[in-house]
Amino acid sequence: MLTIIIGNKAYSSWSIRGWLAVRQSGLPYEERVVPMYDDAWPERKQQSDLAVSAGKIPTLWDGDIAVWDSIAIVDYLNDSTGDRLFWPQDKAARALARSMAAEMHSSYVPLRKSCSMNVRRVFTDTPSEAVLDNLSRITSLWEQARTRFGADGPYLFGAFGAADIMFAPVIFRIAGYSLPVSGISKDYVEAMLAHPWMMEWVEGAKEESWVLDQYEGGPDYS
Ligand SMILES: N[C@@H](CCC(=O)N[C@@H](CS)C(=O)NCC(=O)O)C(=O)O
Repeated sequence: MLTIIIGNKAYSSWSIRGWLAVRQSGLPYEERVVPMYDDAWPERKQQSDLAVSAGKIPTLWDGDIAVWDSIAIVDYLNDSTGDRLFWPQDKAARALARSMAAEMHSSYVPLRKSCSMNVRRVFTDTPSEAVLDNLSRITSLWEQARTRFGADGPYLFGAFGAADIMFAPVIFRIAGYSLPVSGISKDYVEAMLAHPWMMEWVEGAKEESWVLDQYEGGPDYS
């Protein structure tokens, strides 16, 4: 049985990736939600189930095997399920999917910093140029994937997979900060927001009582 340790569903952008990856694997799992950044957090993150990842979540346990960092969790679960469910099989599609996932993992600092994920709120402030630049790059990649490889479904490479999992927090940022998207990208955002697991995540966030003021004040476009 897998155990996925995640943070607050309302705010934890990295956690949703690990959680979606577990769902995508279809393997039996137990979910453990730990409230981040409360008074107990400094001590909590040093306990043995999280010390292995230096207190970072998501952290996946498969028996006594620990896996952390969302992209490593995706790849571990891909390997555990026969390399069929996460990455496209076509060589060119797979190359693009992996490149996009890696770029998502290592880039877009202005978007991440200005628009912290908060799936319970909607803000309507006018976005900064830096955020719009990030968005332009992201949507150009989405359009490329959808146009070249997306014929078999509404997701980036047709069927739901690793690339969608990696971009899931961006979907919530676009919705939560009213960021402008159009055409193919708008359709993709709508398909993602209607995905049952994305909706389940939001419902889970609404049921949480934890409120972190640092994520409730709206965007920081300064
Ligand atoms: N690159 C990591 C980032 C993980 C991460 O920074 N997670 C945040 C939660 S969204 C965290 O654990 N923060 C707690 C802390 O740093 O004390 C991943 O992809 O999983």
